[in-house]
Amino acid sequence: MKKILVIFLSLSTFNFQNRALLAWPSQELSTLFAQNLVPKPVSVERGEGVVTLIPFRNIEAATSELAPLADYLAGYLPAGQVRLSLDAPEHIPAEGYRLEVSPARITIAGRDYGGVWNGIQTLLQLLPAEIYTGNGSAQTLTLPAVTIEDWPQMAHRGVMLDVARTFIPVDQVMRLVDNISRHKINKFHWHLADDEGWRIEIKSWPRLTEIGAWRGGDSPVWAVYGAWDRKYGGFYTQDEIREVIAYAAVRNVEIIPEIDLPGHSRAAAIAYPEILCGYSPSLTASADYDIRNVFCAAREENYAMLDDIIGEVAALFPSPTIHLGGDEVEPGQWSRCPDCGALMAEHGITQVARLQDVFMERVIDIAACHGKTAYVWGEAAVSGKIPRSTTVQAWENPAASARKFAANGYPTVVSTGEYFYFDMRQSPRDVGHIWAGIVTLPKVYSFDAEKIGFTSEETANLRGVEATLFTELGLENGPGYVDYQLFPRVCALAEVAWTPASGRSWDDFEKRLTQSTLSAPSHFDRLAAMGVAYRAAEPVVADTRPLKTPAVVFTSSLTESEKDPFSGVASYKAAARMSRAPVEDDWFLWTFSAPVSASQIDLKTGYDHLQRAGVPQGRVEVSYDGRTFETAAPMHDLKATLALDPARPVRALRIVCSSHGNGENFTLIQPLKIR
Ligand code: TNX
Repeated sequence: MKKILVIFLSLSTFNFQNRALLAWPSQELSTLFAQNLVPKPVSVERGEGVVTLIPFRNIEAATSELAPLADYLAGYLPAGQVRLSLDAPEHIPAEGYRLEVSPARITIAGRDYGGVWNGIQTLLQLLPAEIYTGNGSAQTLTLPAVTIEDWPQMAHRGVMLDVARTFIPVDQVMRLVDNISRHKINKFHWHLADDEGWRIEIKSWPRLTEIGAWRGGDSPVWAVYGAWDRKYGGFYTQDEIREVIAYAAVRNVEIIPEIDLPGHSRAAAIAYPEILCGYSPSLTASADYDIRNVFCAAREENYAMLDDIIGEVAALFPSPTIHLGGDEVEPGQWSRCPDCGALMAEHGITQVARLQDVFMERVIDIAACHGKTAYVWGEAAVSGKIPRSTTVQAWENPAASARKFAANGYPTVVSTGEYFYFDMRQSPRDVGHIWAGIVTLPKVYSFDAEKIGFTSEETANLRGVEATLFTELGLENGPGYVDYQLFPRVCALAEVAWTPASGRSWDDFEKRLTQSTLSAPSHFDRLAAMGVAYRAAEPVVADTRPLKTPAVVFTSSLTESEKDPFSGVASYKAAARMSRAPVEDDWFLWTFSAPVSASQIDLKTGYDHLQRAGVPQGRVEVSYDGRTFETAAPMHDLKATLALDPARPVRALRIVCSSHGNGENFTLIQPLKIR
């Protein structure tokens, strides 16, 4: 059957000056029906004709609970007649809604407050993208008559942001909450404390932020990740946090605060060294730094301190849960501690790592006393000791390993690296970590619990999915980093969490994301109007010149390790690892067997993809005669690039360190890149 759809375009925002009468071929109808909505709704039924909204404010909230949403919407719409209510049809579950756009009026009937919020977001997506610039409310707008019934598949649709490694100012946190909420994301997991920074004001323990919120410069917390030459940091006051909570609450976003315990606690330990196990650490390897970062499990005062901290966090955040971390605990610190040894004996524990159960049970109990259940990272639940009221966030690969927590009776959120770690690269040429592989947009979109083996019992414990953005790479990649890493991957995550698997198709999703039609913007158009610096396309390959690998000998003032010896660097195949941090005047020397003619040499210290464990400050020297050296470039962000004259062949190169330590107890040197 050939349908002809007649549309009056009166959208000045689309820059159509003339009213046009357009006939659409039938194959375009599905696109018109769908309006490029993201995430895709459960059911969409196109009505007759179009609805025109004229600048005249009248948004009616059926109950006072919905008044903030009427205000929110009035900021976007000219809105003749919009009614928001809580009388969704019975078959619509939590956070669901029925949206009806008819020439008579627009109604959004939610199951609950969140349902109305979600309906509003769908309504905004039926309008021109320009609505998101905030200039729409004074204009006449047209949208298709339509009835949408819609609800989420998963209760937990989350995004985590690490503000410890890179401090994200409060206005940017709110902006992020706004942008994720437009995708019907309903949990914002705020990773507030880690080794490199404590970001939440705790009134009973003020040094946590006075000292722990700042690194580098004159702070006893050493520099790491991107800000080597200055004091760097920041924190949120409790008043600021209250503001973010209120802002998020209007947007149906629950904020889950995280204090990462008992590991990842170096910033806290530098502010209050007494929380560490009572033994003298060996400082030789770490250039005088005490690199310990684990709360002593046996020190009773630690639990009193954590009672204060958790108490303040619990009082501040209305969320019924608090995330207590539990990942990557270094058990070696407990195994050297006589008090922890005694505690193990008392509990009949033979494996030191299992002392974590004792610690986690204590802090989960403290949270319970403050009226909160807990979230923890996967490792904290492997032994199955902690209570089943605890939600487990499974992050390690493969995704199927999350099943064991669900099978063991824990409410489970899947954040596995291979699908949902948005600090991973989006393509081989992007910036990012790679430990969980390349997390492309189609990879995120392909997550399907059933396909990775979740049984129906396990699925019953699957609360949802959550993307994480750890920000070790935030500073070196600049202010656009958070948007670039999150979008459009958050759009894919939102659809995985919202839309039934049977309704998902990559090809269709990609079209909605990238292809605008005369009647509907693409979702990329919307992101652009929101001001999101999303990743639009494959990055350009920067340099395809072949690398040269001339014969070279690599030596250093540091001793080579057996596992990652100097020969890796000399063969251009692998990094060399030395088992202490560099200090002033340490050197790393490349001596070529024959003079090398090159136009550019890139030197990189530390991890290949991460500013860590390298030479923070120093200079690169070049020798053209094999005896005398001249300074060629400073080290910056653990690396240096030399622009050379190919007519002057190079005999040797060396890095001379001018700083003390690198915050680790080892050093990595990458092979040269010679062009
Ligand atoms: C693992 S995820 C961590 C983080 C790192 C991240 C980098 C988790 C619970 N721990 O501390 O930032 O990898 O991808």
